[in-house]
Amino acid sequence: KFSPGLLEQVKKLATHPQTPVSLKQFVEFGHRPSPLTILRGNQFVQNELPVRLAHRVVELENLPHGLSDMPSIKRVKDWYTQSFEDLMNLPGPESYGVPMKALQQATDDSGTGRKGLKYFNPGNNGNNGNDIQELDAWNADFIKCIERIKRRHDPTVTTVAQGVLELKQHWQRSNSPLLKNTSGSPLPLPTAIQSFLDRFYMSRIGIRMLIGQTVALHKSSIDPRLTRDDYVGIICTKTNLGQVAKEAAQDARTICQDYYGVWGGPEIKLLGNQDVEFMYVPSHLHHMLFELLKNSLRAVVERYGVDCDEWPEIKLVVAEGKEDITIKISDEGGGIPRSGMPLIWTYMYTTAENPLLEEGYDRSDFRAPMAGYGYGLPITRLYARYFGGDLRLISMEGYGTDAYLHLSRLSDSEEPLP
Ligand code: W6P
Repeated sequence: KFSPGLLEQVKKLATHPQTPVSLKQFVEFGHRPSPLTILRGNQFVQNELPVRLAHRVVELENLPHGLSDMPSIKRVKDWYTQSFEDLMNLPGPESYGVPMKALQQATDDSGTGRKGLKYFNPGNNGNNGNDIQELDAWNADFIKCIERIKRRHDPTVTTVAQGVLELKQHWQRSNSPLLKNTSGSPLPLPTAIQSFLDRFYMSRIGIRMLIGQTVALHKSSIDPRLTRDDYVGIICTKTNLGQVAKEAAQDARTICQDYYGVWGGPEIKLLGNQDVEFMYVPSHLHHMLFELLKNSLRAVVERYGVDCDEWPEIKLVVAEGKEDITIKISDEGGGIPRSGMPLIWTYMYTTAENPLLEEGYDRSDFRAPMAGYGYGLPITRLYARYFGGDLRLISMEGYGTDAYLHLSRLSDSEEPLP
């Protein structure tokens, strides 16, 4: 399917180090970029993505316990290889006629990138208008390529989860000692697979951040009307915690109502100074809060039942420190037994073969699942750690659970790249 030459290239680039980027660097780089800065950024991404993809291809090839042989894992590996090939086959800007002089400047200029502005300023001399056109053509093709890559990898989390289920079925057929439990109750995965999934999903967050940011910067560069002055690409320099929390709470309650068929569902009370603004990716923040609130809602509804007339409310408290912004989400959903706490962070087998086919699921009446493949919490913690934060859970069995989401405001922590 892929040429031996390509696989050699993959092996070679998998030995190159990946280059981590901090939130601060993303913002400094993307703040009112000149055409030359955009070019430099795109060139960085064109070099960096194949390196990151190659690391994943090699790792997907060498997974423990036979995971590499599962059909879904092979599909995911093919996506990574295909995306690697797309980027390697994409010509560089020089073949679009962007002058070498500009490219030289683009790679040499380690400052702000403003130096080159003069060169690319149309009307500066007769040639420069053309330079811009050629540059635009390359930029446009590059952006199309990475958008396509991002779309290709959309189903990665569910497909890898499917691959893990395939491995479990394989163990069942071969009566593997790794499958001690035959009752179908959730089992933790071997630690080697657990840590692979942590590395793999963390890497995915980084790759999608890189693509998302590059595409957003490109779009605001071609249409300045799209540019909000508190946004740098997909990063909001004044992310309003209260606003994102309100939206996440509303979305989580909607899902809860639809799933349980309850009216309203438990209240979510926002406490502390919600009017905190900090630099973050609002979609990441929304994802984390939504996931945690859904867990709390589920715990409360399942403890008190759908017919309860007054559920204990869920509290979301915000604390603003110098280093961290911490969000505590407290529920009275009965908590988790202490022995079960380590399992919270594992990519567990679900009780159902397919979570969407669980009891109560009706094909003709699709409901968004309250609980998916059991990947929500570990992935939420990866999002928190991606920009130097963390997620901790403290539980009182018989009462409830507190989730502490720490977000670093010192935006200089580098991406933790596996
Ligand atoms: C629970 C289990 C859980 C996980 C994550 C967040 C909140 C909660 N509450 O009972």
